[in-house]
Amino acid sequence: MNVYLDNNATTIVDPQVFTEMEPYFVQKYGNPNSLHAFASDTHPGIKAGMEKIYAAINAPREDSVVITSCATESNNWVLKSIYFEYILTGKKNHIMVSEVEHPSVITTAKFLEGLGCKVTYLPINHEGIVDPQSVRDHMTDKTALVSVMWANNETGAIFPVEEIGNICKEHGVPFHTDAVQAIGKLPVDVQAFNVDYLTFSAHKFHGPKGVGALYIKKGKELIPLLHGGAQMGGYRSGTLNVAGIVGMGKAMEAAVEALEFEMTAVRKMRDNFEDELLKITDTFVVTPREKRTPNTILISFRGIEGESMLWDLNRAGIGASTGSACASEDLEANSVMEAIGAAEDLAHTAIRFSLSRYTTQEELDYTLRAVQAAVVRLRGISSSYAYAPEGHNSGLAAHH
Ligand code: C6P
Repeated sequence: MNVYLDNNATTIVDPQVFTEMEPYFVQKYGNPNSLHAFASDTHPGIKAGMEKIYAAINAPREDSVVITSCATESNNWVLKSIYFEYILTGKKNHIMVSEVEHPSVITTAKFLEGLGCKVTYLPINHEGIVDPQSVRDHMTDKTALVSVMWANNETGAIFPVEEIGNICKEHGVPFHTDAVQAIGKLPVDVQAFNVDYLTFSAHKFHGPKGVGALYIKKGKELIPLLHGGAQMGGYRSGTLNVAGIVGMGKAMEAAVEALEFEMTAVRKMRDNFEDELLKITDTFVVTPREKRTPNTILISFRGIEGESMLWDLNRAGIGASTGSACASEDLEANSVMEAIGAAEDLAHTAIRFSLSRYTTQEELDYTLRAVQAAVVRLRGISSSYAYAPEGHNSGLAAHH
């Protein structure tokens, strides 16, 4: 059996999305900016795709949704443009990001720090969540931007973006949120909260890779990162990714339709699976499940290196991860676990299981058996676990 439980890294493309995209490769392949029918053939698809994207996040028509190549580009764009406009010019000198943002925010912030920008890395509490009060505490009249993600990719923790948005509004400071892990898992409505910039990426909700977007509220327009042929109203040059726009539109429409299912059926499957995993002795989950996206579990198995667990699971045909996919190869401790202040040995034992609407109960039953077998095998050969307190070295709990 093959089981895919790494949906926070990327997702299978919804077959309906694939079907809608197909004509834009070998039939309607014109450059939308050209002046002939090959070009105009692409316009209805682009228009329909954009309308679906606006509708999915309830963006008013006067606001902008700019198509980018991925969430990484959208995140880079916001931080670097704010730097060019406010910090380089000396109007402001400070930005805030949470300490557990995706590397596309954190490493950009560090880069800007090297150019002289002051950066506050907002801490997370023991549940893996940023306290809005810390945003208030660090706000100065020189703050140019606050960037806090909607939901964390490793723990699934949902951050208080409503409160943070309000604090930013009170202080007249632009607020950016990386909603990559929220779209399709939580209701995302840019009018319900005070959000000036919102990042998302199609491949996280059953759309294609290589297409993302940045929502920009009217009046908060950014200096472009990519200068050139002035596509996307001059905000982002480069020939439009027509198939990508069509695919992202369809995927967002489908994600909104499936949201209720995700928040009920997927959540229930996740909760039952987690209950079973937690019956294994010496297992830990940081963020309470009601404060998480419905599909995510980050769980530690004391005494077992995350990479060893992945190896055993992979041999059983199961794909999971130790944290975010882009940090998986460095074998470092899980960054969120470190930020929480988890002991070094525990931070190396985290495994992320992320479900989707395509996950089945049968797959989870199979995975549970594989995890149980891996725990017995790996704790049996774990030197750190062998020295754990009496009764803690049997691998599985005795009663259940
Ligand atoms: N997180 C994960 O395994 P791109 O690759 O640019 O489309 O998305 C980047 C990105 C930005 N923000 C968040 C919150 C994300 O989760 C990701 C991608 C994957 O967690 C791959 S590192």
